[in-house]
Amino acid sequence: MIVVIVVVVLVLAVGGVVVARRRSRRDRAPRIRAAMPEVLVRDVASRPSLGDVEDLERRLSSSRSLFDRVRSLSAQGSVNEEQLAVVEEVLLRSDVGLSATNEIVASLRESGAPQGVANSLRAALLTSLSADRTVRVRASEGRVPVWLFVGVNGVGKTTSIGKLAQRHINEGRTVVLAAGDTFRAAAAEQLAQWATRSGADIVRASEGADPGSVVHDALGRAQARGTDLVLADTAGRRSNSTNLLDELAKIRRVADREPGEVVETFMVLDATTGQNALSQAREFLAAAAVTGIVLTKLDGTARGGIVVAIERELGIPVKYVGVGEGVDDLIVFNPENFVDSLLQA
Ligand SMILES: Nc1nc2c(ncn2[C@@H]2O[C@H](COP(=O)(O)OP(=O)(O)OP(=O)(O)O)[C@@H](O)[C@H]2O)c(=O)[nH]1
Ligand SMILES: [Mg+2]
Repeated sequence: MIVVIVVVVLVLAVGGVVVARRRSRRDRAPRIRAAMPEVLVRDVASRPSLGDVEDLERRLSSSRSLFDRVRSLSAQGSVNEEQLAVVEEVLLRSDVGLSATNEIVASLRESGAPQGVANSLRAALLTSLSADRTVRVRASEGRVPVWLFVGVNGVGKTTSIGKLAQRHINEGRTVVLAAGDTFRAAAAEQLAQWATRSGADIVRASEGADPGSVVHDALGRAQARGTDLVLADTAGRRSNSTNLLDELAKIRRVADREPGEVVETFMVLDATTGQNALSQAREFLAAAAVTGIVLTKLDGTARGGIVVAIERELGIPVKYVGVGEGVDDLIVFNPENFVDSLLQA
């Protein structure tokens, strides 16, 4: 009898501790949220090693190798014309673009690069990459924040959404994915796999359905469930490009109408397409009011200088970069780490 009483008392005590812990965790959650500013401060990489200089040097090895000749230039004395010619050639070959290259070379010539060519080039590149990269995850009171993803087919929209869904969920947000690419059935299927993997909710419709209504339904679901963020996928192709842009403008209007509010529109660009990515982007800019670039496939045969060209030519900040196909392989773009991965000896 005594044994039974002891066991019952023990079970009740342990249960009490567990409930109290859960309660205190629940009590803490709203306080953490209330402390978050209206516009999210800088996003942070969830794993410190991912995206640090050594990690980037490995992943961006094809871009880094283009800068081999600059890294090997002497760090002594002021820069000479022969060295400037090397810098010019390297920048052009790495897709920095003609106008940024001319400007950077002129600034090195003027300063004489007293701290060495690589150091001065580092400073010049960082000056070109000084955009504000804040990402917004909060909408106005009572509205559902939406991140809209646009871009031509195959650039990595769906994959980037999947990776970002995982990132937001790791950071404690709830996410609904809107399968707005109804052009082909496989698109919704691909997004559904990312939803399962990350634990995100998904709203999808059959092939050929109106993408606007998918986004509308996703907003309804998010509002009903108090979801933190909707990530909306879109098709990369239609029968012709005019229709695609019209359709994107329409999706955007739906996503930005109550209860939704588009807080970020990401143009996804494939870094391996180099200067072509720029002309693609220009077509989309007007239709979609882009607030940030997701630059994918920087790990492949890309020439990293395209980041500079994109920011300079388009005036839109690169906010995330894709450095592989895995779920963790999308990192917050950090200019210092990026430039160091190209120029650090
Ligand atoms: N190496 C590498 N591959 C990537 C990266 N991002 C995407 N990919 C690959 O690029 C391919 C196309 O990606 P998707 O996400 O399907 O592209 P999409 O823009 O949604 O294409 P559509 O739906 O046809 O418009 C896939 O094989 C991805 O795994 C990246 O950062 N690095
Ligand atoms: Mg897709």
